[in-house]
Amino acid sequence: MRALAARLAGSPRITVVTGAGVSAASGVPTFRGAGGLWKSHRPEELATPEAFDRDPLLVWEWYAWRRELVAKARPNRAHEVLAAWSRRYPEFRLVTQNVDGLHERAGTQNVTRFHGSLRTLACHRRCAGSSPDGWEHEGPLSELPPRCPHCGGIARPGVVWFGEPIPAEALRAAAQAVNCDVFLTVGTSAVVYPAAGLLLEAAARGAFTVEINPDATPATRGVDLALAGPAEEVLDRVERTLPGE
Ligand code: BJW
Repeated sequence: MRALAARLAGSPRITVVTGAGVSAASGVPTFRGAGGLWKSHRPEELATPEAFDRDPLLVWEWYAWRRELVAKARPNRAHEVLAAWSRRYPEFRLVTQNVDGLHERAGTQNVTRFHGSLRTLACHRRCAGSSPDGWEHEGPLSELPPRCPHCGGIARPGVVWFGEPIPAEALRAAAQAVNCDVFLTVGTSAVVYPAAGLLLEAAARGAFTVEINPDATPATRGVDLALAGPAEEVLDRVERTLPGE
């Protein structure tokens, strides 16, 4: 705890990569491990283009359920501390794998969304009339699957599924963000690439690397400091250890 607090003194360049565990205390289920199942389907198997082609309604029911759940969720202490850091440290960057928008709702600045957003929809056929980046849709969906307003075809969630490329702008931002002094990986199982590879890239550039997670992951043995515990508790303790806080 104190080792990290010491590293945060003097306005270092800080990069944080977050995963589903950061939102667990907000009531948003993680993908893997206990509580990851939805109606006996494994989330990893629903988050694929193949699953969507096979059964778009089933996949949309899962996303509609998550959209409703996230709309009711509130940022927790982990989101709040990271938001405070984003305002305090001029060179703070956050790359999130999460699609729940809770970092943004906590007021975090410099957020890069690596895997898209639950609020965004896109035309499945990428028709010429619709934006390749999709469109924002807040609130409940009036029909499932929802339709593209331009061509009337099926719309898809504006998220990145397995085998799909990370948005070019997010990759560019992440390539910049690995040039940092302190790199934290928080609440992620560190198994999904290329997000999981950012830690290695930051370490290769000399960053002090930290993991915050109650469980061990493939990253744990390689980091300079592993803080075992829930992000909302560990980040709160780090914040209270910082001088002047
Ligand atoms: C707590 C906690 C608390 C609990 N506090 N912590 C290199 C090697 C091997 C494979 C690949 C590779 N490069 C690419 C691949 C393939 C693939 C991949 O990584 N596969 C591996 C699984 C084997 N990657 C891809 O396909 C990616 N695309 C790609 O590489 O494209 C290349 C390409 C280029 C050009 C053209 C075409 C292609 C895309 C990956 C997309 C991932 N998508 C998902 C779904 C997003 C939409 C949605 O939300 O529905 O992203 S899958 C899912 O996993 C989601 C997450 O963002 C992601 C990571 O999960 P995360 O966040 O780590 O959650 P969990 O549940 O795994 O872990 C939670 C953790 O929290 C646990 O550790 C808990 O202990 C912890 N925790 N409570 C702190 N209170």
